[in-house]
Amino acid sequence: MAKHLTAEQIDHFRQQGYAYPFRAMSAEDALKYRKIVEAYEAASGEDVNKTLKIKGHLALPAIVELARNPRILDAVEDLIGPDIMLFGASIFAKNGKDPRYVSWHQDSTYFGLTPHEEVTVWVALTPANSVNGVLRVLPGSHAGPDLKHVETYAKDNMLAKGQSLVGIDENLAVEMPLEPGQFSIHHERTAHSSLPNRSDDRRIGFAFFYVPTHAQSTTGRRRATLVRGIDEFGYWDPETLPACERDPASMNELAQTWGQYKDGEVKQAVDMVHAQ
Ligand SMILES: O=C(O)CCC(=O)C(=O)O
Repeated sequence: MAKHLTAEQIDHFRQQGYAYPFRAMSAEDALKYRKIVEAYEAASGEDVNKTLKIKGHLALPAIVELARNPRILDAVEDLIGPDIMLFGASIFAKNGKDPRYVSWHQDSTYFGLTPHEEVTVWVALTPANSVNGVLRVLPGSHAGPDLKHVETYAKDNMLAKGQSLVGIDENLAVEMPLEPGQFSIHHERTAHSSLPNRSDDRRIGFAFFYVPTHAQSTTGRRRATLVRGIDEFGYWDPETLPACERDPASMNELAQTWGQYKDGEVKQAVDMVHAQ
């Protein structure tokens, strides 16, 4: 018996590689998380898109709490089973009238996981719609192979390497509009993207990356946090979760991992630690 999704929604996810909208929390609670993120941003003096990436949950206990939201985990369990690791989290925050965008990409090409069973939960902390650069997916693209990306490092591209799939037919794109407190789910191979924010307010979403405990890293041992069930495999080392906001030990781990992901730029990681 499924815990959050209907049989039709599970079937839709299996066939199309995405499903939405689901509710994690009230709009008021989403606003509380937005304020926590924005307070962190003000205190750190840096655009959150530069810091809360790949292991963004390691900066703030509130984001670990959000990653453990029972309604989110119920939905994830319906898709990947009861033993769930949180492998990462990234914020995608566009300002009002922001030219930044996310090019078409597949996370599977960059995540280094096997088997390909990762699911991404994108939680809306503000409305996400056609005007402000909602997340879009290419239905059915998860059923194909890992595709070659061109790494453009384009200025307004929010992805670390500006990685882009070429030859996508935009007419096939499906938008996943959400209200604050709702979430969407997409498979790691589902091609996805988003356009610039043409509205006056920010569009903020937190993406959480979940894998079943039997999924392994293909790039050597890495860290993840068991968020539900039991881990009978031991493929992942534990993360250093934050005991407080900007806990130096967890911030160091966040910075190292983000720096390595970004292309081995250890300098970036060192800069972030010094900026604390
Ligand atoms: O929020 C966006 O605009 C892009 C999100 C994304 O790429 C992801 O969730 O993997």
